[in-house]
Parts: sequence; C-alpha cells; structure tokens
Amino acid sequence: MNAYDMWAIRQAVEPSRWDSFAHLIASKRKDPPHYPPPDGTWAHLLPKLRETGFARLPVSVSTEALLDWFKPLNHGAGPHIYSGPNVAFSCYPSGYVIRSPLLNFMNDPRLLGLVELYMECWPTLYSMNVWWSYPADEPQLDHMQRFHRDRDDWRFVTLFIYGTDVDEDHGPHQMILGSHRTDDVGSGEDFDKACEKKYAKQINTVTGPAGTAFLVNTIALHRGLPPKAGPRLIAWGRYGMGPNINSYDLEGGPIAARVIPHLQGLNNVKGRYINRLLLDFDRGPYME
Ligand SMILES: O=C(O)CCC(=O)C(=O)O
Ligand SMILES: [Fe+2]
Repeated sequence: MNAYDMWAIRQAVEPSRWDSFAHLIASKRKDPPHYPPPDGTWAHLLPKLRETGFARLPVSVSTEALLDWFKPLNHGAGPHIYSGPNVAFSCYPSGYVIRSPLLNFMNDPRLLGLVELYMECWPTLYSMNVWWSYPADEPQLDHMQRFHRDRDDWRFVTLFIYGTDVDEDHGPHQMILGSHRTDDVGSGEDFDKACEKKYAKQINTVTGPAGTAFLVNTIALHRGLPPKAGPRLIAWGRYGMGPNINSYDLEGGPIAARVIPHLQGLNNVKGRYINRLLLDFDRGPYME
C-alpha cells in the first residue's frame, strides 16, 4: 500500500476520525525502546495543541540568516518558482529550502519533543517550504488564502515560521480553533464566507514579529489572508507519520546530507529517521 492508496482510503473517513486511526497506527509502531525519551521542555504545550489545534512556540527564531537565504526577490527573478505579477504564492525549490539554515530549527530537540509526544511516535519531517505572499489585485494560485483543510496524513502537524513582521495587513495566518474535530469540507469563495460566519468566534489570527513560530494541526480549517500592505515571507515544516502524497520524496528524493555544511547533530539513529525523506546521510561524493 503506498501513499496514494492511503490518501484514497482517508477520503472515505470523516476528518474528525483520522486522529483515532493515527492513534491506532502509532500504538503499533516499534520505535527503538533504548532511545532516550523526548525532550519535555515544551511538553506543557501539548494539551493546548491537542484541544485547539494550535500552539505558539515560546521562542523567536533568528531570521537574519533566513532572510539572507530567502532574499526579497522581484517577481520573475531568482530561484523561486510560480512567480508572476498576480501570483499570490511564490515558493522556492525544495532542494534550496532543505539546504537552508531552517533545517536546524526544524530539528530543535524541544520542538521535536513536543511533536513526538503529539504524534505518539517518532515523527517524519516530510516537507519543508518557504514562500512569499504578495499583495495582488487579481491573485492567482491563491487557494491557500481561503479556508481549507490539508489532508496529508492520518495525523500531522505543520510548523510555521514568519520570516517578516506580520500584522493584520501583512497576510496573517488564520485557523479555526477546534475545527480539527469538525467535519465541514468544502472549497472556494462560498465555503470561505460560510466558515467566516459559522466560526466567527473561533477564528485565531496569528500576528507577530519575524521569527514568530507556531504549530497548527492543519487538518483544522485554516488560510493565509491575502497581504494588503506588503509581502509576507513564511516557512513551513510538516511532520507526519511517514511518506504521504505531500512528501518531498515524491518530488525530488532525499538530497545528500554531505552537501549541507551547517547541519547540527542529525546524524544519529533518530535524526536519520526523522529526516530520511529529505536527507540521505550515506550518499558519498561519487554516488549522486
Ligand atoms: O499561508 C498561510 O498562512 C497558510 C498556508 C497553508 O494553507 C498551508 O501551509 O497549508
Ligand atoms: Fe493549508
């Protein structure tokens, strides 16, 4: 059974029940018992993450190196893809993102500890992305700017990091607290409006300075508001149960870890497992 089969099976199950399937799958996992327990530093965030689908991390990620790597680019210039004057979403090629300094934060033991407790098994970091959202009169590729559910895995959680200051006018992320336990499914403008009305009191608008980091269970209804006053830079790291139809291995396959000079402490049993879809630790110079 591959990732596509699993995706097809999930479509027959209401989103609110996916978590109980994940619990069952995780309880059968045999993650090596000899390994030390997860870092509990951020474990206090677990009940809130489970209950609401959201947790802001008590840290500010340094964005200096990040902004250097992901320099503001004019439309149509630079290594980003999907660029154009009215494009709402302009991301960087995955290999470029994986090589960036972000990967170290995405493996921060406090963060992984929380994610592991949440997942009830060793997580798999299956996707990284960084993109600019631009103000646009008639935006294209803007589906993430309307309420939707992501459907990556039975259980998964998305880390977002703002690379620029985000206030109400710079396209804040919004998610509907608790909506990971409801079953409304839809898309498009009408659905967006219906969600705004139905869940008016539960809409959580995430503003904050560059470096703000938060976890969202993005099976919950969420969107990034279209920025009005200026572009927004944001990163995601997605943690799930294993390969899925949104995972990087399907796009490019893992890249050789040796080409990334700044990796810290990932070449161990757990680090290799968590990053296996992104990084190949054994590929030597003549094996590419
Ligand atoms: O741009 C945003 O804040 C939301 C992006 C989104 O929907 C996602 O990453 O799954
Ligand atoms: Fe999404």
